[in-house]
Amino acid sequence: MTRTTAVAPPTPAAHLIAGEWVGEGTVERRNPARPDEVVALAPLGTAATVRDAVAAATDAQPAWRSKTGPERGAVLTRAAELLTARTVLVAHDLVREEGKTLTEATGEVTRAADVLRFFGAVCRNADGLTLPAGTPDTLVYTRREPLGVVGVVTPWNFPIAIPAWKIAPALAAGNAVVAKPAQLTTLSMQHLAQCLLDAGLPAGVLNLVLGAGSVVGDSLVSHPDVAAVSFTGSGTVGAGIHTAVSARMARVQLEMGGKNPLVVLDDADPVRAAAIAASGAFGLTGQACTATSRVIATPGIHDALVEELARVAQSYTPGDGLESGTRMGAVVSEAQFAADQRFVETARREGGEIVAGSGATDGLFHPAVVVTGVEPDHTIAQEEVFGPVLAVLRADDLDHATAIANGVRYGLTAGIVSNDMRAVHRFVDQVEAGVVKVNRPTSGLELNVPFGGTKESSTNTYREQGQSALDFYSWTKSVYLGVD
Ligand code: UN1
Repeated sequence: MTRTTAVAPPTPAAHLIAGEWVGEGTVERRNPARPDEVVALAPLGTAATVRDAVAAATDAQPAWRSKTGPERGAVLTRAAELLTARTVLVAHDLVREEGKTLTEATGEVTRAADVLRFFGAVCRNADGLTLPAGTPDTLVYTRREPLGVVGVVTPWNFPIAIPAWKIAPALAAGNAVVAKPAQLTTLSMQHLAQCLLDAGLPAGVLNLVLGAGSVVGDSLVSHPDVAAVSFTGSGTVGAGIHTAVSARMARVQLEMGGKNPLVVLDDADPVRAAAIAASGAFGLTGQACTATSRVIATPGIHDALVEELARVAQSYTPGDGLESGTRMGAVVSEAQFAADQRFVETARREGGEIVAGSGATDGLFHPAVVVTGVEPDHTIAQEEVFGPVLAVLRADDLDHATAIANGVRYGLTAGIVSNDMRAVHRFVDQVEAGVVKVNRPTSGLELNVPFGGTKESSTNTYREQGQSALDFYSWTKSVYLGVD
């Protein structure tokens, strides 16, 4: 195995307020794959830091709003080009702070640049309506207006793609932003912000505040001048944000957990189905809210599929994401690793059989685990793990499988492997999920396609991504333009 970089010195992380990087780095972030390597030293923001950031955003927003769409778009497009040029550097920092493989990180940085490019183009293309007027010589039309200052709170698992797909549409619509990255992963968002600054984003239009959710996050979401908050993360934190933001009648968008099912019907090829399941379950070390966490198989394929899954799981060699032989990166933290292990232990205690990944572990490298004999009421079939652990359940037929798929409190993504189009259409119609994938892994989203879930996965109001992302970050003004 080859290491692609030498150990780099820690990067001082900083807040970004009114165009200046400020704050003294005190909190260490270590590389999850190399515990001796300090990757970043981040400052701890306070309520006062958030107040400064919101004030800077409030000052900067009117001038940004008054730029033309193409002017705003040019900044986003230039930032995309800069990020593309910096892909290697940014992807390495992303691996060092998050743990995923370099291939995954490179894909994520590319995706973030594409998101900026997409919204750069949307700035020329933001839509409105013209409507028939009931009175003569009157033009009726709608225009999008920005909300003002918006708050963005993002998780560690996609530390640059998620910030990009929240920040880019917010800026495209003419808002100023105060963003708070997850404490474990601050460098990736800094790179994104630096690209935007270097592309000519005026000072104060984007501000970052680093620190604890309980201090920085709480101050941000309860600040009276923050008109909307977009959050991706855990259900518990999301529920608190919903309460705080709704109480002051501001706008809120939440993307939370999933317990995403992949139904495999008898007609599927077990080798292909196992590859789809494993990619969804073990890609990104299972640390995606869109990860496949339940395979639900009908009787004619169950045993062949389990055999194939157990085999494929072994090929997901866990290791340092910067080493070329690694197929699955490190778990992000000790706390997450311990949680993953507890889920596996509980699955075993409740009657599941571990058919892959029961071996010893080393550092934060978790094996790809397959648990069979799982019943719908087992903990492993109900709770989100956020790690490389796949539960396999049996179902009698399609309708039984769909009932099991729907029998959880989440509804983010769902998949089916089959070429029986009657069954596929029935599943698409019946399954409770915001995204349905047919013969494709449950994870992996296209950036121009609306994304969001139902039930406890999402606020299920405004979708993220694609042109529909603008709906959250803008409101509609209706204009009656009469000519006398
Ligand atoms: C993907 O599957 O491509 O946090 C992205 C998450 C989701 C994004 C998934 N919000 O995992």
